[in-house]
Amino acid sequence: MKTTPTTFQSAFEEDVYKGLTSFPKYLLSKYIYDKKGDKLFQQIMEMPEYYLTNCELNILEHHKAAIAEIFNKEGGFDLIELGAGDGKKTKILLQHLVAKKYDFNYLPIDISQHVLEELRDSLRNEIPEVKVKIQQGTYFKTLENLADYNNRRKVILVLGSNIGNLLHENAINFLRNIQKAMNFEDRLFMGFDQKKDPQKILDAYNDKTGITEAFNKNLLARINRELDANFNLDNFKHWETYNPETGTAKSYLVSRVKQKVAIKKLELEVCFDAWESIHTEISQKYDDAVVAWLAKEAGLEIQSSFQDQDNWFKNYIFRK
Ligand code: AVJ
Repeated sequence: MKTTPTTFQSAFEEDVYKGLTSFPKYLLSKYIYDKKGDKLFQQIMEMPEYYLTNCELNILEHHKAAIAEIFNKEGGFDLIELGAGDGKKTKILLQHLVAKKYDFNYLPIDISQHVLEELRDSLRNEIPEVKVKIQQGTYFKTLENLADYNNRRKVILVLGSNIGNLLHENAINFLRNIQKAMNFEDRLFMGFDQKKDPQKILDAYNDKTGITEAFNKNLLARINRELDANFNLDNFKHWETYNPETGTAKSYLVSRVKQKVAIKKLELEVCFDAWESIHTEISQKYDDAVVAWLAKEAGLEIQSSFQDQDNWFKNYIFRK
């Protein structure tokens, strides 16, 4: 057994080391999103099984007028989006806000500069009236700056049930950090995927075409690429579970065989028993009671909410 290297060159190195020397083994889902992972997630959002995208698109399309009215305020507002991505869903709202001639700036924040520049360019073509200012960074860093914005109303957008990757305790911390950056006039608009037929959920995270499998395995592929490791991706099985009692969907990679993997940059050899697991991601599903509880713990309250016909997905508006 190797001793822990005293210096890691990045948080990625340290987190991979910790996760793969723990029992049970785990890896953090945020590391799925390198360039390859971003592409795979775009593909996931286009899959018919991944109902979340269409549900939220429908909600925004259907309720954009009511939503925009809640956002709007005399003196205008800043629309700040955390994890903007390609902005496909947000553009529905932006189109409407522009058509209504509401006074607002759009401030998308994303971890990827490349994604942000593409979003800015596409907006220039599609909705040139929108005043955009992109900001690269992690949620937490940029949230700190949020409080310093001018005293116009802030409307903070977090679409796509991104909060679902966080355990409740971390979700509360995340919400509380947003709450701290909010004034009483400000609003938070956030998507929460709802509890539903367990089969529907399992299908969304275990598509037959194998895109989600490749997405999950990108963790191993990335360790191979960046940390000079020799994971054989075929030796791992993508496995999804959903617990209807807790509403937690979990992704795993399960070792099909007893095997050893070398991660050269970490000077680490990882041993797997046959059918040993690596936990890689949670995708939490919610109901109104849980959302209200999370909000209360974070010092927020639900002002209103919008859902699709089947109540598979729900967007909530929170205030302080
Ligand atoms: C980006 C967290 C919303 O959990 O639904 C999609 C990520 N993982 N398929 C989700 C994901 C597998 C996604 N979020």
